[in-house]
Order: sequence, then structure tokens, then C-alpha cells
Amino acid sequence: MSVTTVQTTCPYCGVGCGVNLSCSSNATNSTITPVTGDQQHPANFGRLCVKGSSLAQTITSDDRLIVPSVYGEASTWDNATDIISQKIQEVTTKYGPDAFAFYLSGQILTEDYYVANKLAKGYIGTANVDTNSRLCMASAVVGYKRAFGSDTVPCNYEDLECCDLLIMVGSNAAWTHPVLYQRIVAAKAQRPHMKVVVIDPRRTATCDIADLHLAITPGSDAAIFSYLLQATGKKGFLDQDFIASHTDGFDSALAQAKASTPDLSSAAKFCGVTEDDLALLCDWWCDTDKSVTFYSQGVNQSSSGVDKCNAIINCHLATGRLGKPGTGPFSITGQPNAMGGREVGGLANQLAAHMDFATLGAQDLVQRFWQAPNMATENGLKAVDMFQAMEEGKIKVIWIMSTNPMVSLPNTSQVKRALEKCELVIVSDIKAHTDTTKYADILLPATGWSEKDGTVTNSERRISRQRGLLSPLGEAKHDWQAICEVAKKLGHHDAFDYSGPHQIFAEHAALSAFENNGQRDFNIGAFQDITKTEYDALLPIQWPVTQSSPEGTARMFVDKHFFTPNGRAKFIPIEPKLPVANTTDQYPFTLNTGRVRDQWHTMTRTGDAASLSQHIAQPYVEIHPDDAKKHDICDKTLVKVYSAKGQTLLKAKVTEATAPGSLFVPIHWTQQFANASIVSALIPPVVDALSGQPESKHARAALEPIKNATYGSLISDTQLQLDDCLYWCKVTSDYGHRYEVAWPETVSIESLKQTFGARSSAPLQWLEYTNPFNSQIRLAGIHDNQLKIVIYLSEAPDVSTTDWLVSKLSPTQSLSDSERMALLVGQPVDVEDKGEIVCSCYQVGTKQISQAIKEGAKTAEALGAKLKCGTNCGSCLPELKAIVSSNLEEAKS
Ligand SMILES: Nc1nc2c(c(=O)[nH]1)N[C@H]1C(S)=C(S)[C@@H](COP(=O)(O)OP(=O)(O)OC[C@H]3O[C@@H](n4cnc5c(=O)[nH]c(N)nc54)[C@H](O)[C@@H]3O)O[C@H]1N2
Ligand SMILES: Nc1nc2c(c(=O)[nH]1)N[C@H]1C(S)=C(S)[C@@H](COP(=O)(O)OP(=O)(O)OC[C@H]3O[C@@H](n4cnc5c(=O)[nH]c(N)nc54)[C@H](O)[C@@H]3O)O[C@H]1N2
Ligand code: SF4
Ligand SMILES: [Mo]
Repeated sequence: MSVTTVQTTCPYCGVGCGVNLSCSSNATNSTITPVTGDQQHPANFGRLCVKGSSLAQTITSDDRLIVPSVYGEASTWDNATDIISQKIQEVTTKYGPDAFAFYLSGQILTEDYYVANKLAKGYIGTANVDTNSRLCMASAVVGYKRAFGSDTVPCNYEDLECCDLLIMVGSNAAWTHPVLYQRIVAAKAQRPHMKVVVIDPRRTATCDIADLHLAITPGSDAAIFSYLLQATGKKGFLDQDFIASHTDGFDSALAQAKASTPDLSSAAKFCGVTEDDLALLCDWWCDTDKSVTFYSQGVNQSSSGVDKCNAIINCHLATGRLGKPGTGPFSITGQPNAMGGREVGGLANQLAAHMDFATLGAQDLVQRFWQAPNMATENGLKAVDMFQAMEEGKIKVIWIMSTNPMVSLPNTSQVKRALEKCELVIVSDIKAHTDTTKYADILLPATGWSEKDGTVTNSERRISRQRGLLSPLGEAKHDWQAICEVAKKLGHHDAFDYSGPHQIFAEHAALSAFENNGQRDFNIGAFQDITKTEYDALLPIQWPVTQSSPEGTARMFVDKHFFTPNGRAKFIPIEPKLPVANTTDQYPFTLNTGRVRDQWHTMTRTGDAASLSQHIAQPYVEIHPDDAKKHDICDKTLVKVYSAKGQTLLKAKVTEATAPGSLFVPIHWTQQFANASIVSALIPPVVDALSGQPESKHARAALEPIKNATYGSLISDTQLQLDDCLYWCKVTSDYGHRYEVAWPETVSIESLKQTFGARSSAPLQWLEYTNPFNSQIRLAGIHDNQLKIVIYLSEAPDVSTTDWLVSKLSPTQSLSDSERMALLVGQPVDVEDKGEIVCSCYQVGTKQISQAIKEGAKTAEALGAKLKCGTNCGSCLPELKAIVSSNLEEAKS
């Protein structure tokens, strides 16, 4: 048995944790061992969250795309790239270069991104290169550029640990950047005077460490910071020297702040918070020099997202709080390589290497560097406009790489129309079946994490290697290879003839330094001659990395020099605006959307791990109890949530965490996992005028309870066809197939036996039980003493099969007599019913936790000591604390 290990980087969130990936092999087979955190990696020092530590479970060949396919038929790379290059040639000759577009992703590697950008902007001659980062980071980018003249994240992770005031705006980091959040939790425990403020219309798991939670009116953030700016001035806490020596535009920004938020009471009213709370934030802000504002999608995904970013940055400029330890406006990135994409210029309104089309001399510089025959000369189309132009027939060929726009772009019915209209849709993915691959004419199999090899940049500008351990599955190729093959067939052989990712990285580094002379922030010139051996040994490092800073750069703007023409940072006058979509009688709710702890985006990878679906198994909508009552909706029942753009079916989660008048729906469940739960179908294509980023956090919506449904929970040894269900959701399980369903009305035992008997692979013997008191029905179908199917039905919405039943689906097991008896109960008496899993790492559930609390474990720590829950990644600690307090409250009352 030999063991091979590589140090690589987690492919999920922008924290960019280092992981050790190992494979043990003997003569006949090789097995991936569970990944561990890399102790040396400066992002995580060995910690991992549950998504990271479950990575090995998601390296599977299930549904992997392993050969190219052309119009639904398996094909060869040669044939597929022939068709692609011919079609690109044809449409660009006939209609011009803008008839082609790339739609990329913050999840491809920097090297993939670099060659795509070079091919489109330098060789095909179009800037139609946009990415899902448009839906994610675009507003943050424009905010930084307006203020600093460059897209520069000034801070690093240590700043979050050594600040005295951390303001988290529109971020649920406890679930979305868990390792970083745990670093903050640890820092706060060590330095209890450190204050944390959370600004989020919802009460989230992140509020667990908040000294103050401002549950603002959705979209009102800019007014908070506008008020902070003017109050800081009034109270005399401005850094006058910094303002005078290093900035422009303060007076007009202050005048606008005074006009927009003249006093505490008007600002508090606009934001829907109490005057006391806003005054407290203001006092803390004024008193605390070491302040970091940490912001994410609650800020960016807004029709005024850029202004919100600048409202935040204004406050930091006014107090000189950046470029020093424990200070700065910190936009946290979501995807593992959102930053790398920005660095190569992989957005339609960027050129390359942090240069824009409008930057003086940039087009000429890049043209000379690339020796480009056909340079694009102006900005291309941003994501939403790109799909609009496609529907209008202007884009004839689209190459979608590593993103699932049928789920993630707003107004998905329009996206569908655009893809149907487009003459050639090319999709590069690791999976054969996604909501987007359905619309592909050509599918290209991509190598996935564990096979890919290259670099990514995390939220603190740290470049790390993703290293491949496994050989590409089937005929999968690296994304950069696919692009280079097409480029060569388009006649650009020499410019795209790379022997490996190290050569692409070296070229990217050389471009960043080319005629730079300190004018551009992004400079990794120290790597322009990097060899393969050096690249393979590359340790995580923060850019800029130049001859004068070969160790990298921990913090930016230490010298108070900015990348504007005169070197001074800019204040931007901000007028706070509310979301475009006001609620109406017809659509009385504000619809908020976001993430859950254990799933990643459209679930194409996390959806493969059964343990990750245990935390939250079904798509849901958070509704305030008052609204639920008004609409006659009970917890866990099925609800229709709809807007002018579309509709969804979701399980109600009645909770005070969401304010009256607001709803929250997670983004993860696609048509591969549920029949009608894509929340982007409800979001109108409203964008920020400056950044083009959609307002995915604020749509108008309405609710309708689904009455008289019969709820069901099914497990089966074969995949089930559930078209006759009103609602179905597939829940990943270790064996067989598990579904939660609802039928529109009462269903009879006989009809179920008939339907599922007919769909079964073998004739079934049925065991059945009906409870006349609560109309529960339980059916188990057996063939040859092996369990084939279990159906539990109820008028109540919390019907549920069990993990034990799932474990009995294994085809090698014969049921014992006692096991047969237990099928209709759910599990034998000696098997513990854990309840819903809260701690995914140690598989600890609600029932175990409640029992332990009864037995005296009255804190999260005590629960950890008893059950181990919360003691690994810590992501469930906020929930453990909530369970403790609700159990104790219940016990009191
Ligand atoms: N588990 C998990 N982690 C992830 C991801 C994932 O899919 N799953 N995706 C990654 C990616 S790509 C990204 S971009 C990040 C996103 O990370 P986050 O931005 O932290 O995640 P979201 O849940 O999208 O939204 C954050 C919060 O914004 C709040 N919000 C809504 N409207 C407003 C508002 O008007 N003002 C304020 N202040 N807040 C508001 C929402 O209530 C929500 O709690 O997560 C990354 N990490
Ligand atoms: N309503 C609403 N919409 C949103 C958001 C929201 O908060 N609310 N958030 C937005 C944000 S911030 C983001 S980042 C997006 C994310 O949305 P998407 O980018 O659409 O979601 P993913 O599931 O990450 O899609 C990645 C795809 O790439 C495939 N893949 C994985 N690895 C590779 C690889 O190495 N190569 C290739 N070629 N393919 C690969 C996966 O199988 C998957 O199909 O959603 C956005 N949409
Ligand atoms: S916090 Fe979790 S998802 Fe994010 S990089 Fe680290 S291990 Fe991966
Ligand atoms: Mo994102």
C-alpha cells in the first residue's frame, strides 16, 4: 500500500483553506482518504468546515461527464473542437466578433481564466467575457475602483482578529465563510473587549457573536454609513490630516451625507432600527480606531450595491482607517477564485491584469504584450445584458464554463429562452446533468477538483496552488486545455501552445509587470520566469509579489498612496436608495435569498454527500409567525411562493429570524433535486447601473398555502419517477434513493401500491399499517426478503422515514424477522433516533441534544464535552446555543 498526498486548496468558498488530499493505492485499487486541513496554510492553519472536510465524499464518478457530446451523441474532442472552431469562425466572420461570448466562473483556475480572456479579447476580438462573479463581486469591484483607482482589497484575515470593532454587513459568515468566522470567534474569546456588530435584515447564525444586531429594513445599508460619516464629523472624530493629505472629495461627500441623513432620528427611521441602536453603533465607531467593516452579498446584490460599498469606504477614508493592522473596508469574496478572475481581467468591463479598456495606453500595451492580432476595443456585455442579447439573436455562440446560469441568473425563464435561441451553446462542466447542460449543443467534460492543477486567489489576495492528485476521469480535460485546443484550431497555434499551467501563470505574471512601473496594484512580476519545479512548490503568497516585495504583501495602502491619477483616494457622495422593487398589494413580501451551511450553490458537488444533506434536507421559505398566521400557514407545510416572474414550491419555516413582510429562500435546490424550488426564477433582472450586478436579495413576492396536501416520505432501491406528485425533493442518501413528497390530495393505499408496484424492478410483497387516529399510512415493499421501497404518508407535514430504513436498502442485505417488524415503525427499539442532524461532523441530532440538555448539559461547551457536537469545525455552535436556550425556556414555562 502506498500513500500519495498533495497540499491543495479547498474548491469552495473564498476563505481558501489549505487541505491535504491523500490517496492510498495497492496493486488493484486506490482510495481517497478523508481530507484534513493543512496546518501550514495561513488561511486556516489546519481548520476545515464541514464542506471542506467532506470533500473526499464528493470525489465520485456519479454522473460525471466523461466524454464530449455533440447534439446529444457521444463524440471525440477532435470532432467537438472542430465544430466549435468552425462555428466561431463562421459567426464572427458573418456578424463580427461580438457574436461570440464566454460566460465563465469564479470557480475556474486563474490559468483557465487567463487563456479565455486572452482568446476572446486579443484574438477573437470581443470583450464578451463575463462571469458569475457579476452576480457576486461586481459591485465591490466598482466600489473599490471608484475610491482607490484600483480593485484592491486592502485587508487580510489577521485584521479581522486584531481589530477592536468588526462590523459585518450583509454577511452570514458563520455559514458562508465558516473557518474565517471561527477565527473571529476565537479572537473574540481571547480579546473579549472586541465588539462585533451584524447588519442584516435577518437574524442569522452569525448574530451568535454579535454585541449588536441591526435588523435593518432590506436595502437600507447606505443610510447607516451615511449617518456614520456625518456623525463622525459632528462628534469630531475625523482624521483631518489623512483627509487633507491623501484624499479628494470629502466636502461634497459630507454635504451629501448631511443632506441624506440629517439626524439620528431620520436615519434610524429610514433603516428601520431604533435610535438607541444606531447611536450605540455610532459611539463604538467613533471610539474605536481599529475598525474593520466586512461586507458581502447583502451589500453587493443590490440595485445600489456600488453606492453601499462606497458609503462604507467613505467612513474608513474619513477616519484614516485602512492600511493599518486591524482596519479597513473588507469585501469578502464568495468563490474560491473570484479574485483570480478579477486579476486576469475576466469581466466584460475589464481588459487584463487590472487594466481597463479606458486606461490610457492599456489597449496598446496589452496588444503588444500578447502580440494580439485582433484586440477588442471596448467593454463587452455584462451577464444580464449578455443573455438579453442572446435572446435578441445577437450572440450566436456561447461557451459556458463552470457555472449553472439556469439556476443562478435572475429571471431564469428568460435565460432558458436565450439558450434556446442561441445557435451553438457549449457547456464545459464536470457533471453530465445540470439544469444548464440540458440546453447544451456541445458538452465538454472538464477535470474537477482533485484532478485540476493551477492557482486560485483567496479573499485576502493570497495565491495558492490547487494541485491535482488523480488522473482526469475518462476523457475529461483541464478547462485551459479545452480553450487552447479551440484557439489553435482558430489558427492561433503559437499564442496558445502551453506545456502546462506553469507557463500560463508565468505569462500572466509577466503581463502584470509589463510596463507597470508601480502604476498598477496587481503585480506578480516576481513569478514571470517561474519554472515548473518552482510552480509545483509554490507556497501561499499575497500579491503584489515583486522584486522589491518577494515575500508578498500583507496589507495594501500602508504608504497611503492610491492608484488614482493623483495618488489620492476619492470620497463618493452617496444618496441612500431603497431596492427598486417596492412591495405592492399583489406582491406584499420582500424576497431575500442566500445560502445554507452545508450546501454549495447548485449542489452539483455537495449534493453528492449524504452527510451534507442532513443539516437541511429540503428547500424552504422563512416566514415570520405573524405572516404565517395571516396566511394560514403552519411550520413545514407546503407553500407556493411566487412573483411576476415565476413560482416555487417550498416548505414553510416559520421563524422570528425573518422580519414581518420579508421572506428568505435558499438558492441551492435545482431541478435535479426538487421539482419547483429555483428561487432565481422569481427574481427580476434589476441590476446596479454601475456594476451590472443583479438585485438578487430583494424581489417582490407573494405567498399561498397549499391546502389538503398529503405529505410523503419515500425510500427506494431504484430511482423513482414522481411526476404525479405536486412536490418532490430528492435527499441524498448513502444507499438507494430518498424523497420527500406531497400529493395534491388524499391518496389511497391501493393506488400507491399499484403505482409503485408497477414501477418496481421486481414484484413486491407489501407490509402495511394505517393509523385511523391520525390517518398515517405506512407501506413497505419487499421482494425476496430484500427491502425495495418504503412509503410513509401523513396529512401532517413532518412525516419522515429514517436513516435506519435507508441502511436496509443495501442490496446485499436480507431482512431478519425483527427488522421486518421494524420497517413500519422506522427502526428497531435498540437503534437510537437521533432527530434532525445538527452537527454534521459527528452526526449529532436534535433528539440527542435535547436529551443531553435534560441530563444537565446546559451550554454548547457542555454538549460538546458529552456528545462531541460542535467540537470539530464549530459551524453548528450557533445552532447548539439556540437549542440550549429554547430547551431551557421550554423547561421554565
Ligand atoms: N455554505 C455555503 N457557503 C458559501 C457559498 C455557498 O453556496 N454555500 N457560496 C459562496 C459565495 S459564491 C458567496 S458570494 C458567499 C456569500 O456569502 P454571504 O453574503 O454571507 O451569503 P448570503 O447568504 O448570500 O447573504 C448574506 C446575508 O445578506 C443578508 N441580506 C439580505 N439583504 C440585505 C440587506 O439589504 N442588507 C444587509 N446588510 N444584508 C442583507 C441576508 O439576509 C443574508 O443573511 O458565500 C460563499 N460561501
Ligand atoms: N437569487 C440568487 N441568485 C444568486 C445568488 C444569490 O444569493 N441569490 N448568488 C449569486 C452568486 S454570489 C454566485 S457566485 C452564483 C453561483 O452560481 P453558479 O456559478 O451557477 O453555481 P455553481 O453550482 O457553483 O456552478 C458551478 C458549475 O460548474 C461545475 N464545475 C465544478 N467544477 C468545475 C470545473 O473545474 N470546470 C468546469 N468547467 N465546471 C466545473 C459544477 O458542476 C456546476 O455545474 O449564484 C448567484 N445567484
Ligand atoms: S471555510 Fe470551508 S468551504 Fe471555505 S475554504 Fe475553508 S474548508 Fe473550504
Ligand atoms: Mo458568489
